[in-house]
Amino acid sequence: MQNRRKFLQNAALGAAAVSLPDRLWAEKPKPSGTGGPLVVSTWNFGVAANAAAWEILKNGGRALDAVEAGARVPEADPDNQSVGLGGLPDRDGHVTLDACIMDEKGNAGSVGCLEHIVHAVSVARAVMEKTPHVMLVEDGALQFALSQGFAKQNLLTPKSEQDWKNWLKTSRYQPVINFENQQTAQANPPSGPAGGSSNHDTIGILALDSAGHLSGACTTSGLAYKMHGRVGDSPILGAGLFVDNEVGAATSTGVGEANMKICGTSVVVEMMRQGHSPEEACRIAVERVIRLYPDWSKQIQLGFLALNKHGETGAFCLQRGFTYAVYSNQIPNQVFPSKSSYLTSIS
Ligand code: SD4
Repeated sequence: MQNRRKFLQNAALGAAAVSLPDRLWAEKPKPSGTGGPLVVSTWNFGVAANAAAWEILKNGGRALDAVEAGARVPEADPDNQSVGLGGLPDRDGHVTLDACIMDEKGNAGSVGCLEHIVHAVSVARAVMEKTPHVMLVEDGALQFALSQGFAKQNLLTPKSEQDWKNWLKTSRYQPVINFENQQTAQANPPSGPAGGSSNHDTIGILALDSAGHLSGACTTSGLAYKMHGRVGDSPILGAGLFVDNEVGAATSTGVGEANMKICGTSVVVEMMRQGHSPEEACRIAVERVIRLYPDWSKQIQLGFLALNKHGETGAFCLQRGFTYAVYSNQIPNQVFPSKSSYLTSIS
């Protein structure tokens, strides 16, 4: 297998980031964003999620309702092997889901290692709205979901079960870079919605509604063949998702362990607060991972996606191939390639 990587050192960009003063968010000059409504989500698969979210946003609906509606699309798709129904299981054959949601008031709900319920994001919303807690996990999350009327069902599809059984022959745990978008990753540059069975997402979705409010959601079946009980970054506030209605919102995809160790989306939002654009803020978080883990960072994917209060969006990732979809009155649900620190050839 050919695996060539080249680190792009962009001294000019780096210098600009260092010299930018810690000015207050309110002082940021001339934002180029056009405000809401707008929805942005991770990977090519975000197009379908954005379409569901847009139905709510275009009618003046709330960003919170939009991100939940968007996240539910891949959750219900049995062909999608990285989120909800049909997600690849852990090494013991259990499909376990992680999800969270956060609104413009700073309310948040989250579930970790949830089994048997398709719409983990809606269970997370119920945790937010109907309990005094932020996060429920494992059987406690399941029992709560059942008490709220969510239906119990088997999430392991025949295809995912067969893939797991094939994996058991070697039992080699190695998260695949850009699994969610494999066809796009082979294009240079990524060329837009590619379709195909691998073209799926751990979805992170952020929205700005016409009232100017931000919300976000993140939902996943996590990394395939993880240890039973493993919870990734996706349901962790400040890692898989963070929303600050004064400044912006951020979400993440990729190897959650790397993100959790830097509280990545918290970093991205704080960088936006200091005046950095969404893309710059995401790049700063990615480069923090590279500085801390120079060798590991070459072997994994990690990407951040951000949206600020002005409706500006941006992303940055470790390995080439991460994409995101934007839908607004100006941008007709279009997929964009994220800039990356490394160039990775997958063959
Ligand atoms: C996790 N961050 O469980 C998730 C996986 C993911 O795109 O995002 N895949 O670590």
